[in-house]
Amino acid sequence: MLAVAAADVLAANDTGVYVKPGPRQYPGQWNWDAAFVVIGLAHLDPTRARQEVRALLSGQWADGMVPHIVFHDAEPQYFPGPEAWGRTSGMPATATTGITQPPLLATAVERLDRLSPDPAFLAEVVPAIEQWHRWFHLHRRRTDGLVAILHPWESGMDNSPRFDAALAGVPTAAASFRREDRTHVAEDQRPTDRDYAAYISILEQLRAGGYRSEMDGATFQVGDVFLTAVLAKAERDLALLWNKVGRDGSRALGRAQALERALLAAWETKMGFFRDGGIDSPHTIGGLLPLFALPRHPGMAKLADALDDPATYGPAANAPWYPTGIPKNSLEFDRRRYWRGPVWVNINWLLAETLEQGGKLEAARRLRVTTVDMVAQNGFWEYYDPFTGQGLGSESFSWTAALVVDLLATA
Ligand code: 2M8
Repeated sequence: MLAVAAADVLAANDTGVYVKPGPRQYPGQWNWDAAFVVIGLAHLDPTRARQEVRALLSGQWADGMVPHIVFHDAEPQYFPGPEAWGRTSGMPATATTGITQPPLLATAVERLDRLSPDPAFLAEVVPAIEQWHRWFHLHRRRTDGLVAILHPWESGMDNSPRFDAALAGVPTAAASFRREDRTHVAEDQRPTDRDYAAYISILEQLRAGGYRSEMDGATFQVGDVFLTAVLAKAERDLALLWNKVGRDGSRALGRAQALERALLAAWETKMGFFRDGGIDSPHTIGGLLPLFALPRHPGMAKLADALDDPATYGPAANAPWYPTGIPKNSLEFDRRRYWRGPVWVNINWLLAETLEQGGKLEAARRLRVTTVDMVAQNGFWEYYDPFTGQGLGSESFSWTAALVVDLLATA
């Protein structure tokens, strides 16, 4: 049974403190992976799900930021690990990275609370999530209202072609390092050396500024429409959580509305996608995902069309698994390389939620069923070749397992 196999993957990746994203490739607690894990564990073991939230929040910085990785283990086999990120004031005792990731936590906690209400737990974690959300508004809102990312890793979609133009300007000469990330995963499934050198170079610059450099002076700075949408939805969920603990949620709601206005302004009617701020980003699934926060937006029809179109994102006779991360007919399309073409279960989960909220019930159902089939036939991988369904990246991947648990409950 798929549900049992999914629970086994999560149990095998559970260190007792946190659930690793994958058994070998990712030795640390990644931020949005943890949120997806919570969404799955909410069905299986709500007490364990609450522990996952606490573990992530133990990495929160004094200024409110919740980092993109919390290194609970002293010497993780990962580069860039604790040593590369260094220590700076405001960091917690546990080593962490100095950047953040899409803030899905409030959305995950709200779902957990619907399945297993626990007011005392909410009273404990909601103020910390509020601090994190405020951090985005205080330190990362651009003049166009979008939330800025200062490293592609903050997007969650690291080497998506969305960031190619912005990365092209990053100097890479200073960076020297060993690609630990290719110890367990083949080279053609990971970012290129040029991209990795740019990631490390940006890290070094952020580190030199104590991870608190101004947005304006940053080497890499993009108004990320996807992260902005995740935060907008999370703010609405946070408002609900505040209400559940008997407090006023109107400030979170006001922040959500401000983010939604910025997203509305980023919609490109002719192109049919939301354009990232500050760069000329091409059409990718990341440009459609902001509908997650805007279920009544007319762009929902474009999303449904895109998911039906075999030439771009939809299933084709020779490529039944969908959606591809970028259009099949675009020059950058690479069916095996990380965020440049493969199918991802977390993206499909977000899209199915989006379609359902937007009233596209049949499209949501079809996507959920196909995604579950893809995993049932190929196993719990990090991402998948859209042509063959072959699993790519890390094996036994936690968010794939966690989200299959949720998809099976809703499909
Ligand atoms: C990937 O990112 C990390 C860096 O953060 C990596 O490539 O080493 C991305 O897919 C990211 O979205 C994800 O959170 C992380 C762990 O699953 O892996």
